[in-house]
Amino acid sequence: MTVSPPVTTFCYETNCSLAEVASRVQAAKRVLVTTHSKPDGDAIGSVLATLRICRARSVAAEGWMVGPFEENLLEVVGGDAVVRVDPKKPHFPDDSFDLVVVVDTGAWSQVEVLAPWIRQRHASVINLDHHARGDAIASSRVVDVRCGSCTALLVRLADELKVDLGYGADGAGRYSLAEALYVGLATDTGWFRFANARASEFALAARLLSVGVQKDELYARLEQCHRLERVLLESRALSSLRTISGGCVALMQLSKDDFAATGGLPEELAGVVNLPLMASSLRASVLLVEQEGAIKVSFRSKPALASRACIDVNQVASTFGGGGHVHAAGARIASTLSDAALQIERALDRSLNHSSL
Ligand SMILES: [Mn+2]
Repeated sequence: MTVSPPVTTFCYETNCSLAEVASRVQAAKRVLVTTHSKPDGDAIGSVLATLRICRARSVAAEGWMVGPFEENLLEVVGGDAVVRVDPKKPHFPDDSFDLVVVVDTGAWSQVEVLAPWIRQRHASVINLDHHARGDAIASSRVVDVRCGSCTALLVRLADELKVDLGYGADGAGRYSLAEALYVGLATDTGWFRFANARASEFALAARLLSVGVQKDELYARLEQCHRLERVLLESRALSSLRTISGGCVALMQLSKDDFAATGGLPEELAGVVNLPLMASSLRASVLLVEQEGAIKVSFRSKPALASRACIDVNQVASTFGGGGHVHAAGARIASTLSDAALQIERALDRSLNHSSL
């Protein structure tokens, strides 16, 4: 007689209550809090909020974040115990932690270099997230996709532990729990513009403002805190702009000389490729960046609008061995700037002719 092994299908769903999470946090001697690598505003806000909740409850905690980092986002780290990990030269936490809290992700691929360390501690790992997909990274998990940010979920943890959201404020609303929560909420909702900014997110924002969050100052510290070199690089990119594909695609390029002349860095280019999309005549935008031995290409496209179909930039990028999503993709072409531009122009024309057949 043969016995077939039990079939287990993993469901990335809540398997414990926030009350249980709260009591495990309260009982811990030392908590390690981590999130996805290359942390965004919600990831950083969620780590800081968890650290501040622990501090309010006199539980020792340390945040571990894997880079690279956008320096402007780190503006909101105060006196928090945060360890930065360089993924190229990783180092690991010691054995002094008896609880691990992973926030704003539950995917092995996203915790990157810390994955083996987390894997060894499965029973002591708690996962708090608002994404629809993830792995069995933790023994206890609370996943709520209705939360506009992971920090919105952490508000419920603070409430469970009876921590005042204004905790930690220095009088100007700085370094408070509320500030960390607001950073996650504001950045994940595109400063309350995206579809995930619903009545519940505005209600939460109102609650955070009422305990002293200085929203205008936070906006300036996060979004108007880039180096001038980045702005100069952006102006070089924009002045290189020309339109291709019958005028519906913007093509911009940055050479090594542009970096040398402005002092801007490749990691400061986030968002630059999107700038041309403010023009209504454009359906897609492409940025070519000259790097060592290859040209890095970023593609963005707008969603379908009225009678205009969207350009599937994932498909275009895949013809160069790259990929991504329908509206955001990337590729590398081993060539010169001018030749790469020509190849992209041809690939886009082929794709547009094909889709209009
Ligand atoms: Mn998030």
